[in-house]
Amino acid sequence: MSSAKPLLRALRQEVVWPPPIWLMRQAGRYLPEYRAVRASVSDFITLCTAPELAAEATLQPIRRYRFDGGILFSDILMVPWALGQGLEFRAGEGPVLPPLRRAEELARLDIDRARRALAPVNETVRRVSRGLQQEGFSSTTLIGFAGAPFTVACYMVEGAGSRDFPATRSLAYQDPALFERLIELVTQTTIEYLAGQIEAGAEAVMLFDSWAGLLSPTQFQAHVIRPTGRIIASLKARYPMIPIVGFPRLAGTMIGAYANVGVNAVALDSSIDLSVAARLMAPNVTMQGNLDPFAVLAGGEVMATEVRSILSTVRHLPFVFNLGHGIMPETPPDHVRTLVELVRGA
Ligand code: 1CP
Repeated sequence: MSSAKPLLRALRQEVVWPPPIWLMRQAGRYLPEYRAVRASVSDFITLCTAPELAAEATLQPIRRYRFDGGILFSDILMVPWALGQGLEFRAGEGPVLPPLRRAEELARLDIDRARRALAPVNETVRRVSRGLQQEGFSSTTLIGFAGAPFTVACYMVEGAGSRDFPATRSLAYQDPALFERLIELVTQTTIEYLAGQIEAGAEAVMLFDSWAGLLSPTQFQAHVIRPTGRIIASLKARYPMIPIVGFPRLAGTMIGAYANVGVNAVALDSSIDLSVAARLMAPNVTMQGNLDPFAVLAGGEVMATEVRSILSTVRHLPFVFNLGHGIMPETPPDHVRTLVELVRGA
């Protein structure tokens, strides 16, 4: 039983050639039409909770490049926001939250509140689903997403972005019971959140674990593998046909263990050698990745060389072409067009 959509086929372990392509952060500041939508509201959270605008931002890169995947326009930090932890996106500074380090702070978070607060995101998914049909993008797959519990917990504990999240990693060792309860709350919220997106029309979902690579193997097992496994088991019990993509960024050799957690595909960062990854990972898992976003920023022959290197490695494997991390905001949109042509001409 194979769906006609190339991305869904690849996520179900078919070798699709040329491989389907979409890009992390494909909706965003490198597109002038996104900057216009962004300028129409005062802050980023308003954009994420305005279904009409968020749906528009989701569809913009599909219209321009006919990507095989359209990723819901939202943010991984909508979960802590919905749980009642304050959140602000400050221009040039990134996200800021009141740091969560104590039991009383955790006790204030409320999963029922999250359910209500996240309802507009499901409405965005419904609108994008209708929009894709109405605008004739019948081969584009709608991807829902959430942050994985560890990465979401990183921002909740630290209270901001960071290069190495010292408060979070200390808490995980020094008050493991509290950290586990936080991971547990985010896990439960994420299961319901993704189930809601699937009910609203998401055809695949992705878990972003951007900071998974900070953990030791035992901590990776506890805070990445275990909660990710619980999310997947719960979603697969209800929605066995919905593919799940995991992105354990910078996880290195731990991608071997990660590939056994139940994901259909592993999104790989640019540091991973795809031929080594293919050997480390279970044969029934699709690889997604892993062009360096800086190669797209540079464009021209350097980008073409990197693209050819990836394509030649994955020629006989189930594969989804993507970047190793989000596209750089300064990327010229023409470079993205050339990239899509290079991959589709393979
Ligand atoms: O004003 C703006 O335009 C804000 C910039 C922005 C955008 C466009 C943020 C703030 N989030 C997003 C959208 C977003 N974020 C999407 C949907 C759009 C798409 O992919 O096309 C997705 C999937 C994310 C995921 C996300 N947010 C991650 C995981 C992936 C990754 O990049 O590692 C993370 C870590 C975040 C947190 C976040 N949100 C925004 C910023 C600037 C950050 C990073 C903060 C940091 O530096 O740590």
